[in-house]
Amino acid sequence: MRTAVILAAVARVVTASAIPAFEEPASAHSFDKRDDFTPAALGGKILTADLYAGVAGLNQQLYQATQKPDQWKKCNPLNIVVRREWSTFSASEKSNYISAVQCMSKLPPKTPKSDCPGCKNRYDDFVATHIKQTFFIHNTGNFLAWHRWFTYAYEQTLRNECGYKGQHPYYNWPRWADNPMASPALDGSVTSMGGNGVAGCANQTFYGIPTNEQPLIKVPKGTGGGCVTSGPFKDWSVNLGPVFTDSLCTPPNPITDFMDPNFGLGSNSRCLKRDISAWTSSQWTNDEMVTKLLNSKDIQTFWSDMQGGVPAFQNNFMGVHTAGHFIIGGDPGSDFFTSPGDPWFYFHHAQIDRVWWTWQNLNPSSRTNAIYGTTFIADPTAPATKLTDKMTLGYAYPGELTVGEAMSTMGGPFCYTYL
Ligand SMILES: [Cu+2]
Repeated sequence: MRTAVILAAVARVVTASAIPAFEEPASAHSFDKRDDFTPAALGGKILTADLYAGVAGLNQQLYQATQKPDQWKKCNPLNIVVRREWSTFSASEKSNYISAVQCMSKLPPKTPKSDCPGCKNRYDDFVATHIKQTFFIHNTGNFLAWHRWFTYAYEQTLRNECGYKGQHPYYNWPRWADNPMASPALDGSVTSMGGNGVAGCANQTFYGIPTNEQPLIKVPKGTGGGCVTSGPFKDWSVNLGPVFTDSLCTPPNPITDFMDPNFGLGSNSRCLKRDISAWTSSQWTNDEMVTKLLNSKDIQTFWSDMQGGVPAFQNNFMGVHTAGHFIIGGDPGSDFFTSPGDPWFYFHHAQIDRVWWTWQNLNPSSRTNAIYGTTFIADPTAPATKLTDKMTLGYAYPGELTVGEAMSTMGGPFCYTYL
């Protein structure tokens, strides 16, 4: 029933006379490079959350065309690029993306040794930036904007420094909620981001959320936990952290003093470990959960529920953000400081961004600039985040962006949408 209502809404938007005319037809240049894609890759499932995303995509174009004429000149359907689900990438698109990520791990770091003794490569610059800023970018008002820019910066670095030609993929959690290891992103094949870790870490029966010591939710240990030994990332080296990990099988970082500006950034090279959890994804990243999140009436509700509700993780509720990280878990996936050390991080955060983008563009005039939260992690007494607050990405990416400039995927430096 709901599906029919949404389809009717889509049809109304499509036929609305407000759609601007273009001198040239909007070309399908971003969609037409799939050489071996079939809809069967999507498993035949139509997700309510995806229908919402479809409405949001059309809404955003109409809103920008009619309300943001200056931005519209710079970003419109003639030049906008489209981020797609990994399962819709062709084999060659997947290989190109994977090669670019591996390329980043072979380029020298830009972060000086004095700022990151353990940084070994260009990829680590991003992990180091995330570790250093963790307290100021999670459970804060800039959480969504900062991670939008961070994911974009990573995408641009893959393109500018490693020859990647495509757009960043995302992982659509609900499509694989019952069995993440069946997804083309995590099936362990040569065109995946690697699969589960081997059985390991036997001294741990659960991962505690938010901590092992005082768990509100106990994620049972799955069939993995050890090193990822198949797929393109079997030789991937995790060099930084851990800082705050629930994996007891990881050697501690040589710099553990929280007062040291380089805490967690000492050299600690080790294998990539995962413990993929359908237990987590089937409960908190399914279509019903994502749809419920998209129905949040205001930014406070959306922001809170995305991060585990208020108070966080009570009432057996993990929220899509933490649950998404625990789809893969392991090391560094379960460590919210070091989690970008697993290249799958960016698949998850592109989907976080897509869900935010969807929510924003269900009602773009009132939601594009809606923010909630403060400038310090989970501290309601810290100053509120403002749209004029500046963000930086350290040595990972040059420049400065205000929170306000990161509120629209068609504003600031951005010009992308999601399919
Ligand atoms: Cu983060």
